Amino acid sequence: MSRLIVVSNRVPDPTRGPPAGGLAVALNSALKKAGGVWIGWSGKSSGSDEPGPLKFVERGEITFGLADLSRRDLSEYYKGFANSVLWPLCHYRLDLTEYARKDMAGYFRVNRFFAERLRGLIQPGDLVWIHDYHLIPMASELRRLGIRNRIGFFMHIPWPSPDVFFTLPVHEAIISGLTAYDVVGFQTAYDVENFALALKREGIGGDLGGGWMAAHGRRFRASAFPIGIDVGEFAVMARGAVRNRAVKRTAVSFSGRDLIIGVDRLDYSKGLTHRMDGFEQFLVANPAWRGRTTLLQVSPKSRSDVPGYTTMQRQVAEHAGRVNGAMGTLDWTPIRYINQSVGRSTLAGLYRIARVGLVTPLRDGMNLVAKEFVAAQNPADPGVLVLSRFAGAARELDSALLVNPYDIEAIGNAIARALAMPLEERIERFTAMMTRLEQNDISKWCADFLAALEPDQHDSPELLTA
Ligand code: GDG
Repeated sequence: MSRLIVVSNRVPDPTRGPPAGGLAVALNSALKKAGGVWIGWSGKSSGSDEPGPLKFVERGEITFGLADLSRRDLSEYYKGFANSVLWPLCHYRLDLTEYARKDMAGYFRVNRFFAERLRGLIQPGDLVWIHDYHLIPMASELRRLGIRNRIGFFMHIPWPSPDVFFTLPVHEAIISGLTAYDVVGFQTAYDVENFALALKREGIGGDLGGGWMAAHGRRFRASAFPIGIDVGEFAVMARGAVRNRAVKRTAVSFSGRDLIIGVDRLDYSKGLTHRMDGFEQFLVANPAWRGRTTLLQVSPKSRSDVPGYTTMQRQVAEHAGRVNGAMGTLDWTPIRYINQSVGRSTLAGLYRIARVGLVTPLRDGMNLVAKEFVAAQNPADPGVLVLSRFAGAARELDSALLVNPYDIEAIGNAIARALAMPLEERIERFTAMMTRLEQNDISKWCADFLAALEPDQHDSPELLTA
């Protein structure tokens, strides 16, 4: 088995025990199996104009290498190009992209910084796996430094349609960055199609079929690898978590009212104001439900220092306040809005006691909350998932109640339908979704990607002769 080198923007702090959360756990176990190195940003600022050195921590078979970034890196690479250009662009929010050449230069500088530090750590035969939109140019930077190993990339967020992507002034540099990999993984077949179409419209390549693409005279693999969760572990955690004190106290506090749950990082892609409007619409159209159900929205703050997020955070809070003011009564608050993170097992227990999971992002690469909600249900009496058709998860979880998150009335109707759904239909939908989740869990995702990245004896040489 080849040794594995992972690079991601954030790396779980190895000094704080085993990582939590699906992705970190899966990568950790792949690294443990194969042995390897995990490189990325520590999450901290060096406090000066220069990034800090890579600091290494050994944990069993894994070497973690974390670097503090400079103030300038944080402003240009992280807050700037990654989160004020690529993130809104890939989520179809052209109105929020704040393109600046200086930030683009900072983005390439940080990629070069990590590539230069990685170079000396890579041994012949190692597989290199780069994660997400922060690090698209890593392969071309590594190639420039003479690295010939197999390098793969996984895009966790959507790849937008070419019309949206081409609004980026430097789209050529970004797309060329991607075509330097041996394997490019996307969440869904839609993302793959959008990417192939961008190559074609640019006149630099296109889809060869069978999971192969060509660009700039070289061919590489590009396919969908829908990310999953650790289904078994999450189901067991949820079953146990209903005995958890916080979950029990929360259940009692709802005084027998049916619980609808939403869990999202506080981000504009998650459609929170539309969701609250949909819930209000449901209460207006179904007055008999007033006082009998509560929407619990758990939304830990995220990227509060990125421009645009503060305004959005205020708008979401105002929305919750407005609905509560208009619809609430002396003894009932329709929306309980929590701006803090809750523990993972408490979260699993809350999913399990909820009648409805409301997952209505305006756009999402995959959305793991939808998968966690399903995995957490009691198979004998499952809750119902209401899911945005614009979440990658909708491709697999098509037995959820799929909604257009921009259609407020459709959200309201789906909530009403979910709350009234007979047990037999709930079990049927749950079983279909759970089967899909079990077939494609997080370890399968990891294994599939790494199998595509392993050198294949039967592959023809990467250079096209035509
Ligand atoms: C990106 C893509 C893609 C949330 N609140 C709490 C909490 N969470 C956990 C959830 C879930 C995770 O955070 C969120 O994952 P998502 O997939 O829903 O969304 P993003 O953070 O935007 O992730 C996305 C993903 O990458 C993976 O490829 O699916 O499309 O945008 O696990 O449970 N966890 C705890 N407390 C909280 O309050 N413990």
